[in-house]
Amino acid sequence: MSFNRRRFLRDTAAIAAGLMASPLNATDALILPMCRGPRLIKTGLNAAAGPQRVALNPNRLARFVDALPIPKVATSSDLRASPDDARLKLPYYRVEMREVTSQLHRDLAPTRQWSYGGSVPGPTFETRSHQGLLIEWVNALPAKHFLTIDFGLHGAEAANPEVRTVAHVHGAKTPPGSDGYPELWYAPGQSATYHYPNRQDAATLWYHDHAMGITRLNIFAGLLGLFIVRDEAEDALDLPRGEYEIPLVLYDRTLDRDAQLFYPDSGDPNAPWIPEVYGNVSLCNGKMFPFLDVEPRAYRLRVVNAANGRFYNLALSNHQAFRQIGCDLGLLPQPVELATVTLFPGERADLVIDFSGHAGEKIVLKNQNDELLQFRVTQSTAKASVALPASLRAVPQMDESQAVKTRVLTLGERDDYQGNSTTVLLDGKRWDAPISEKPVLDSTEIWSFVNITGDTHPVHLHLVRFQILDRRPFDLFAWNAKKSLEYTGPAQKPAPGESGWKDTVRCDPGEVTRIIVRFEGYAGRYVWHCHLLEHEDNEMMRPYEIVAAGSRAV
Ligand SMILES: [Cu+2]
Repeated sequence: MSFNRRRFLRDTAAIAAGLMASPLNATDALILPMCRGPRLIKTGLNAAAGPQRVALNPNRLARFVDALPIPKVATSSDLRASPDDARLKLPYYRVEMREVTSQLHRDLAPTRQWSYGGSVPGPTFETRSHQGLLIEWVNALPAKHFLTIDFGLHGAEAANPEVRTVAHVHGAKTPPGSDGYPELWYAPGQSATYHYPNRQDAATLWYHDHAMGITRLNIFAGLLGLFIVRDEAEDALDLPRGEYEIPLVLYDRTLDRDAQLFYPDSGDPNAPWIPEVYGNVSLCNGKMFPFLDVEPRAYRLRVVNAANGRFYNLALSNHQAFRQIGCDLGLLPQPVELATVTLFPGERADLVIDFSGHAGEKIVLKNQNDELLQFRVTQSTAKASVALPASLRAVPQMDESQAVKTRVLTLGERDDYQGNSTTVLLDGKRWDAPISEKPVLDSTEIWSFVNITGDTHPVHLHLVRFQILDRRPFDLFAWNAKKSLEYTGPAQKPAPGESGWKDTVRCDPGEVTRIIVRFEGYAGRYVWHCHLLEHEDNEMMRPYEIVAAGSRAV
C-alpha cells in the first residue's frame, strides 16, 4: 500500500520550538507533527495567553505495566415503549456524559477526560441484529470546555453554548432523528433519547460525539465507545468468542507534563484550528503501552481507529500474519491473511491472531515502529487454535449497472498564501450551501470522490453501507484546467481487507475513489464527511437527504 509523501511527512515529521525531532526521540521537548509551510504549531489551553506547555515524553514511561482495560458492558435499566410500536418494549439505557479523571498509565497522575458513563472508552453496547434499543444520552458535562474552541468555525460561534454534544453511532442504520445530526446538539443539563432499531448485520460499530464545530475536541476529550451488533449468522461460525474476543480502540494523544490532555493550536488566538492533529503516544482502550495475558490459541480482535487524524499500520513484532475476518460493517467473504493492516480514522478491522505455538512468548502489536500493546502468551495448555471457516459470509458484489446515478464529488481545500490549509471542502461547498445530494430511497448510486488535495481523506457516509469499486489515478492539471477527468493509470480494485461492507473509505490524493451505495433504511437528512476530525469540523462535512421513493433524485 502506498501513501503519499506529504501524508508520510505529516505523520512522522515533528517540530519543537525550531528543533526537529523524531516522535521517538528521547527528548522532553514539545513533539508535534508539522503541517505544510513554516507555520509553528503552538499548544496549550490558550497558547497566546500563557506560557507554552511542554509535552510529556512517553518514551520515559515504563512499558507494559498496565493490563489492557476492557470497557464494561452497558446495562439497561428499564424497558420502554418502542417509537415504532408502543406495544413493543425495548431495553432502555441511560448514559451520562461527565467529566472524570483516570490514569492513562501506572506512573502518571490522573488525566481529566470527558466520558460516556464514567470511563474512556465508554461502556460497550452489546446488541443483536433486529433487536432495537433506546439510549438516553445525558449531557452532564461542565458548562465550560477545557480545550480551545475556534469560534470562527461554522457552528462553533461564541453565541452558542461552549459545551454542546450530540451522540452518533458510527455505522448504525438509524432513523434520521436518532442519528446525531451535528446541528441537533444540546447543552449541559439536557438529554436526548435515541432509538437504534439495529436492522443490520453483525458488525463492530462505535459511538462518538458529533457536535457541529467541536467534534474534534469532544472526541479528543474522550467521548467515544463501542457498539457491537451480533447476529445468528455470525454466531453459527466457530469464531473466538467470550474472553477470547477482545475489543481494541486505538487513538493517539499528547499529554503535558502534568499528564493532562494537550490539544495543539495554531498560535493565533482568533483562529486556533489546525489542519490535522497527531499525538505522540497511542492508547489502547484508554491506556498507554498496556499488556494482555493470552492463552496459546486464537483470539479475535475488534479494532477501531478512533484517532482524530492518525492512520494505523498494524503489525506484530514476530512478523506473524493477522487473519482479517471483517471490515467496517461486518464479516468479509473469507479470511484474508495480512502481515500489516491499515486503518484510517473511523475504519474498523476484525482480526484473528493465533497464539498457538507461541506459549511463553511476548508478542507486541505495533504501529510501524511504535509499540502499542504486548501480548503475553501463557504456558497454559488450552485447546488448540480455532480453524477458521474458509468462507465467512456472502457479500454479494454490487454491479455498476444497478446504479441510477453517478455523482462526481471533489475533495478539496483552500490554502492561505503560505500554503497552509484554511478550509477543507466537499464538492467545493460549505456545510450551509443548499443540499445537493438527494438520492431516492432504495436506489443505488455511484459516488466518485476526486481527491484534488495532497492529503488522504477517509470519507464516511452515515446510515448506509457501501462497496468500494476502485481507485484510479488522474491528471490533476487537466482537472484544474478544464474539469475533465483524464486517467493516468489503470483502476485498482479494493484491497482484500476492504472487500466487504464499508462505511468509511480511504481516498488517496491524485486518485478517483469510486463507491457503490444503496440508499436504504430511512428517508431523511444525514451527513457525509471526512473522518479526519479537524477536516470535518472545518467544512469537510455536508448534509445529504434521502428522498422518498417516487421522488426525483437531485
Ligand atoms: Cu479530510
